[in-house]
Amino acid sequence: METTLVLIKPEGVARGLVGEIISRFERKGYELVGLKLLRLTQEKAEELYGEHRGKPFYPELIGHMTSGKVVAMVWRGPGAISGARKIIGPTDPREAPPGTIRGDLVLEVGANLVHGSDSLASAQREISIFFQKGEMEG
Ligand code: IDP
Ligand code: MG
Repeated sequence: METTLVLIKPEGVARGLVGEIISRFERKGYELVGLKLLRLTQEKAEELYGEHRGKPFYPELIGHMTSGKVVAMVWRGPGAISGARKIIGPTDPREAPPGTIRGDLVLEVGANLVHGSDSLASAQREISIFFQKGEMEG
C-alpha cells in the first residue's frame, strides 16, 4: 500500500493547527503509520529540500523550516501520495481552492503550513529522513 510523508511546518505548530491538519487526513480515511514532533536540523532541512538549492527562496525556506518544531507524519492508503497533495492544495495559497488546507488556512506561500511528498521516489526518500522501517510497523 502507498505511503507518503506529510510535514506540518513550524507555523502550523505555532498556530495550533496540528489537530485540524491531522483530522483532514484521518477523515479522508488514510491510516496514520508514523508521527513525530521534532525540530529540524540544518542538515535535515537541506536533505528534505535539496531539489530547491540555488533558488532565490531557498535560504528563507531553510531558515523557516528550522525556526521551530515540525510534525512529521506518514500516511498510508490507496493513492496516498497524490491524494495527500490534493488535500494540501497548490503551493501558492492564492491559487489554492477552498476545501484544501492551503485554500482554507493560508495566505503566504512562505508559510503554507504543510509539506507533502510529490512522487513515489520522493515519498520513499523523505520518509527515510524521519523514520526507520521498524518504527512504522504494527
Ligand atoms: P510544495 O510544498 O507545494 O511541494 P515546492 O515547489 O516543492 O512546493 O516548494 C517548496 C516550498 O518552498 C513551498 O512549500 C514554499 O514553502 C516554498 N516556496 C516555493 N516557492 C516559493 C516562492 O516563490 N517564494 C517563497 N517560498 C516559496
Ligand atoms: Mg515540493
